[in-house]
Parts: sequence; structure tokens; C-alpha cells
Amino acid sequence: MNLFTALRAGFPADLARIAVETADTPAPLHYTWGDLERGSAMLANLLASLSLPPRSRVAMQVDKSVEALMLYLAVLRAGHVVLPLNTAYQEAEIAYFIGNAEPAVVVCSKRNFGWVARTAFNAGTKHVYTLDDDRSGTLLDRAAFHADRHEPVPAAPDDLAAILYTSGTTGRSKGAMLTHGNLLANAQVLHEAWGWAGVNRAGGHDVLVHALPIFHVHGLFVAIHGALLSGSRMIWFNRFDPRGVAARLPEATVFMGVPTLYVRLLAEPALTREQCARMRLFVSGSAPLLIETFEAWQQRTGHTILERYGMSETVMLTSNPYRPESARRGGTVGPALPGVGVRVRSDKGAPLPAGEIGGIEVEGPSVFAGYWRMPQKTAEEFTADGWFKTGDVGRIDADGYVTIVGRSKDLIISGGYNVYPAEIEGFINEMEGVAESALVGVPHPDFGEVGVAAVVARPGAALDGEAILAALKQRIANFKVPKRVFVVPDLPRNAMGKVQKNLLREQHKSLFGG
Ligand code: MLC
Ligand code: AMP
Repeated sequence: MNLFTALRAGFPADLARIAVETADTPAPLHYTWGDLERGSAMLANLLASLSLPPRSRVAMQVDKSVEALMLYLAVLRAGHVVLPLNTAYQEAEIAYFIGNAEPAVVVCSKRNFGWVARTAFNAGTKHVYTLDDDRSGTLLDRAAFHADRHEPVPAAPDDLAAILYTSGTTGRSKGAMLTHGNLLANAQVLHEAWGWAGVNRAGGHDVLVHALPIFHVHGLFVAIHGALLSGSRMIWFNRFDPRGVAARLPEATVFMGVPTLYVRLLAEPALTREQCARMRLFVSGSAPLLIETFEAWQQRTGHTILERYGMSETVMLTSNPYRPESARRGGTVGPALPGVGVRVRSDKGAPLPAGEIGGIEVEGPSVFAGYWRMPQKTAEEFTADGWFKTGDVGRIDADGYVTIVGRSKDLIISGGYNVYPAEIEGFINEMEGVAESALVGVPHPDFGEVGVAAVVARPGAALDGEAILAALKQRIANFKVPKRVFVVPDLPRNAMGKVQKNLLREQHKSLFGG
């Protein structure tokens, strides 16, 4: 079944009810369920009018808006494959994604149209539209000419629905291919596991405060699918603003955030227990939630954050229990979700007993179909018996609770965004006068972890850390830019000549008071 059809079945019978209310547009906007249905139908008809081959890629790098959500739904309806892209990506990054995915359609913001269109047309894309967060842009202008009824294109469970780029540990980003079946299976599991259905059946209605970006798994699939499948209203923030979010919690029942959002909410004096009185669920994920934050949240609001664990390649894998709340354990990501297999293996692939630390491997209906046009990489990331190697390191206790203790992949997670040191080092190493560099993650009170670079100059070259930072800001997404650059005489190496990143991490661990 087309994922859209399944989500659509969750819409309330009365389509005149409010589905989404914007919280930070110049004036509040109220979109009904009928608006989501009709808006996405018009956009789907626009896509259909282009006579594209089935499952063409549609790339979107647009600011968050309800129209962007409609575009996502339209791509599903039309039987194409959505390629959501972080708005922070710059030309070099976008050029790679477009070159690799070969989208038939690219939708970008007006301010980026010049360089995005040039990049896209050079790569053979025929259709480039604009969409801004004020309901303007050529995409909507064109869609206005199309009918507001559309029959979703049938999709088999194995048909591709989305490609999410996740950077590689070496080399360039890999596009994780997620199918209609992957996404629907996960949405249905979370629907049950987190009680979305229960609330609706009892006659109440969940209200989700949606304050995450919609170009990643957390904001796009976990949050939006949860709300749509249960017919729950969303209070929609285009940008996360702790004071604004705190002010809307009294009307809400569900909130989802990366740990940085919880840290920032806790720093907001307006957040009180009374404000959270109607809330039934706070979910955290995408990065480790510090036990201090978990406990501070309990004390301030009286609620226990439910931490869950997932990936772009797998959607959600484990979750602390919804009920009873007392079964949620801080510092753990809970047991495997129904239908998901989670196991821990030694470096050599041997099974490990409960409580022992090893590589986390997973299988289940939401595990992706492979990396786009990278069969070799796909094969490397799966075991012989078909389990996906997450690159996370952890243990599973006797009662099934999973604790993540680290990562075997060289990855920094900063404010919920992934930063791959190999990619950043590559950009630094290309700079004039640079012999080599190493990027490590160090603790940070706001972002959890941030990147810090050590750079070695070529003999005779003089380097300036600030100049390196300024040059990086011109080239890569801002969240990937290291927070500090140190010019050093050499990098610490072990007897094998390998850079000892653990020593660099140790050296800089207190840089931000961590
Ligand atoms: C912004 N900045 C960051 C950053 N976000 N630096 C490091 N890490 C980040 N995540 C920097 C910018 O570079 C800029 O620096 C300055 O902060 C202000 O930028 P901004 O865009 O105004 O920041 P802000 O709006 O405050 O954004 C912070 C944030 C955002 C926490 C709201 O990062 C965010 O929305 N994070 C959520 C990411 C997310 O949804 N992850 C889910 C992935 S899915 P300068 O120097 O340029 O001024 C996944 C799977 C799963 O992982 O399990 O869910
Ligand atoms: P991404 O590729 O952006 O989907 O990031 C996936 C990675 O985020 C996982 O492999 C984990 O390393 C990390 N992650 C997600 N949820 C959690 C969590 N609750 N705790 C710790 N790490 C997490």
C-alpha cells in the first residue's frame, strides 16, 4: 500500500477539523485535514503532469513550512521518491547529492534558486521550482493550476519512498533507501507503542508540538507519521524557540526533541510543571540524553522523558516503555520495538552474553533496502545472516534494555546532526598550506558534542585557525564547522602510525566546560 494511503486512513472523518496550526508565522495559520488532502493532491497532480518515470527522485531543500509537508505527501502520492535535504547544506554538498541521486525535480528556496538551479540543470534535472515558508514560490504557482483530487499511485511494500543521505565514515555520503513498507511498518509500531491509538480510541485527541526540522528521520517520519496516522493535531514551529514551545505546552499532549531541545527548554524560566499538566509524552532521541537532563526534566516537569534509538537506515529500533512511566530508564534507549531484532556482537562477530559490550546489529521490517547505487557499501554493512551493523557500540541487559556506550564509526553528533570527521578533514586538507588534520568530538553543554580540529601546517607554511574556520564556513553546512581550530606541530600517533583521536579528545575535553 502507498504510505500516503495508509497515513490518509488515519485522518479524521471530519476533514474540516484543524490538522496543523502554525505557531511562529507572522499570523497563526490553520490548516484543516481537508487542506492537507487537497494541497498534497494539487502538488501530486503537478508532479503527474511532468510525465516522469515511476519512482523519480524529487529533491527538496526548503525551509520548514506546512507546504513543505504537503510536498512530501505529494511525492508519496505520486509514486516518486523524496530526497529531503538539510537547509544548511551549501553548493559543494548539494552538488554531490544532486549528482548522485539524479533527481528529476528539485525544489529549493528562492534565495538559493540561482546556484541550486545551475547545479541541477548541469546534472540533467529538468524541473526546478522554488518554495518559501511564506506560501510563495513557483511550486505553488504551478500547483494552483491543478485539480485538487488525486488517486494515490499504488505502491508495493518494497517500492522506494525516500532516500536519506547519511555521510560515510570514509568518502562521500551514502543515500539510505527507505521503502513504503519500511516507513509504514515503523509508523504502525510507534503508533501502538506510544499510545497514539489509545488516546484516540478513548475519545481524546493528541496534540503534537512539532518543533524539529523536517529533513531528517526524527521530525519527518517519527513525529509527522505519528500525528497523521492517529489524526492528531500539530502545533507547528518552523523554528525551535524554547519560550514559544513552552507557551504552547498547556494545549499539547506530545513533544519530540533531540537532547539540545530539552537542554534549552530547561534553561527557559517559563517552563513549569503546571504548563506540562496535559502532556502525556516527551520523547528524546537522535543523540544521547544525559542523565542530568533526564533527571532535571523529571524534577521540573514531573514527566519522565521516553528515550528511543534509531537511525536514518532503520527508522526507530528501540524505545523505553510507554507504560508504566516508571519503567523508563535514564541512560538507556529501552528494549527493541516489536518486530525488531537487536543483538550485540564482538569485533569478530561472536554473540555476546547479556551485559557485555559490543557492536549493535539489527534486523526488522524498517531496516532499509540498501545504499543508493552502492551495492558494495551495502554488502559491507550487513552481516552474512542479514543483520545491519549500526556502528553503535552498546550492551543489552538481561531484561532486554539497550544501553549505547559509544560508536565504532567515527562520527560526531552535534545538536542531533551528524558530522563525519573524514568529510571535514577532507575539506581542511584541501586548503593551501595544510599537511593534515584531525577532527574530534568534545562535550558541549548545549549541543552535547561539538567538533574541534587539530591542523598541521606543511613545512614553511603559516596557518591561522580563524582563517581556516572562515574558509570552512564558506563551503560547508554551518553545523559541520568545527567550533575551534588548533594549529599544532603534529598529530599524536600510535606505533602503527594511526592518529590517536582519543588523546586529542582527552586533551580538549574541558574546552567548553564539559
Ligand atoms: C546550529 N548550530 C550548530 C547546530 N545547530 N552547531 C552545532 N551543532 C548543531 N546542531 C550553530 C550554527 O552553526 C550557527 O553557528 C549557530 O549555531 C546558530 O545557528 P542556528 O541555525 O540559528 O541554530 P539553532 O536554530 O539554534 O539550531 C539549533 C538546533 C538545531 C538544536 C535547534 O541544530 C536542530 O534543529 N537540531 C535538531 C536536529 C535533528 O532534527 N536531528 C534529527 C536527526 S534524525 P554560527 O557560528 O554559524 O553562528 C536521527 C535519527 C534519530 O538522528 O534517531 O532520530
Ligand atoms: P542518523 O544517521 O542521523 O540517522 O543518526 C543515527 C545515529 O544517531 C545512531 O547510529 C546513533 O549513533 C545516534 N542515536 C540515535 N538515537 C540515539 C539515542 N537515543 N542515544 C544515543 N545515540 C542515538
